[in-house]
Amino acid sequence: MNEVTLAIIKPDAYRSGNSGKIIDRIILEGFSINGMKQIHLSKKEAEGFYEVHRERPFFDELTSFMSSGKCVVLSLERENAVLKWREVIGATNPEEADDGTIRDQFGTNTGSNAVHGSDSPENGKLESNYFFPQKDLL
Ligand code: FUP
Repeated sequence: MNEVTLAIIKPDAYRSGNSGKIIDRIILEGFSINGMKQIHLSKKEAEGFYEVHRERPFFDELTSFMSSGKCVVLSLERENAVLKWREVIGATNPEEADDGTIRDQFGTNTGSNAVHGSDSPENGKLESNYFFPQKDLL
């Protein structure tokens, strides 16, 4: 069954000019890009997106980083999209990410790890809705 997942090319990967390579990889891995836009999140928007992490010690650093520059957000669709995208991006800490994954190739450390991926089909839909009204999805 087709699923939706949200990908974000984070400010570190955007700044280092790797957005194009990451979008190429998304297409090569068989995802349909149903929505895509460049955004510069405000601190408040980043806090809203990462609300589940509000009580974690890294929340301020995470939301400051995510609002430090432009991102590309993408609503992706594919069979098993959530699991597949998480396989393609690799572990949260780039040092632990398998060879050839996006975080291995373009990430620096746990904070600056190049990309985001939703962690469940339910969150894939919720996160896609956070950035894209249904009418903007193709
Ligand atoms: P992931 O699902 O792989 O993006 O990882 P999490 O949802 O656990 O964490 C979300 C983001 O918080 C990570 F991408 C980076 C940041 N983070 C930290 O900065 N420090 C940590 O110890 C854990 C996560």
